[in-house]
Amino acid sequence: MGVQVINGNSIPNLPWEERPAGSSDVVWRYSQNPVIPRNLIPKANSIFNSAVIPYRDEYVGVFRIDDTRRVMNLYFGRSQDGVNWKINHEPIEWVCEDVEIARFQYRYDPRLTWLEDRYYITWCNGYHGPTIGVGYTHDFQTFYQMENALLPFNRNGVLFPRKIHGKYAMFSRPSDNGHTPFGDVYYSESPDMVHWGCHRYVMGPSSWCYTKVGAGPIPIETSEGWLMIFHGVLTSCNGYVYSMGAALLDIDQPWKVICRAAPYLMSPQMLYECVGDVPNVVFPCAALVDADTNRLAIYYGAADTVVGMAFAKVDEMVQFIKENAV
Ligand code: BMA
Repeated sequence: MGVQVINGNSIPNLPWEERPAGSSDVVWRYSQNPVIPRNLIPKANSIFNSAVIPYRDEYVGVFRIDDTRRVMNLYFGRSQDGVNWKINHEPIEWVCEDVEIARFQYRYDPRLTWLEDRYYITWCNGYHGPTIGVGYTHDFQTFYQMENALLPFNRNGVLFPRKIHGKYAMFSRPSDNGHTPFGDVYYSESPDMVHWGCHRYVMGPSSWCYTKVGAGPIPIETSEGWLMIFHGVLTSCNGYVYSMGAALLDIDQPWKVICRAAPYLMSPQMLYECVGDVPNVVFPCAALVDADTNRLAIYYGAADTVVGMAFAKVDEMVQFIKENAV
């Protein structure tokens, strides 16, 4: 089918695995999951919804760690192979121009992208309620925090990896102050990464995610449109179930959904996804593409407790979305 990934990197040195024999799933799990246990560093209660990116000849990540006081914060880590991680024992310290920006209630669910000349990090930032925190680094040594992108209450701020028509672009998901029982994805643009506007509706709940949806990893630019992997939630008798889905969006007007897969890509089915601090959660925050082979490695939080990895192929995912469109 030959879907072309645009602006991709070569990342041959992940422990890629083929789809298990007999499976026809479009996304399959790494056999050694979870890749990051809940207690990889001292005083961690759980390490989960986290962002990873290739950097020079290794991988770096910004990790959501809830500590044993249940303080939620972001930590930096490195890995040679994307699987064995060394995570700093202290959270990232942010350099802020204005002390008001630095006021800290919680930080969680980071996303990470290279954009123009630096690595941007977005996360859910507690500023009198959840909103979209934004920061950047040039070298993963000094981290700068910028103004929050939007007002509370909002979560799942996910940047596009390039400007669209000269503007920075971001998904977000307006919410409430708690375990929001609703949620649609919106697209916003900014001339300067500070002032955000021109908000456009992208997508809302449907079928397996009839309660809410939120953007997941940084969208992937392809010859067929932006490949968007997202999480979606249904409400069962026993609470929320978080699964992973996918859609294709228009390249020039990314709020326009070209098509969206009716089935989920992956739902919580393994023990480490079904049992943990919050059962029945898969929550993708990063998707790495090997541009040489179109393979995808998706990092996701499992049961709000550990990090898992799953594999897919861009061509197959695009075909799956098209063939199973809502
Ligand atoms: C959402 C966020 C995620 C979490 C999920 C399931 O509201 O808080 O960090 O994984 O709930 O608890």
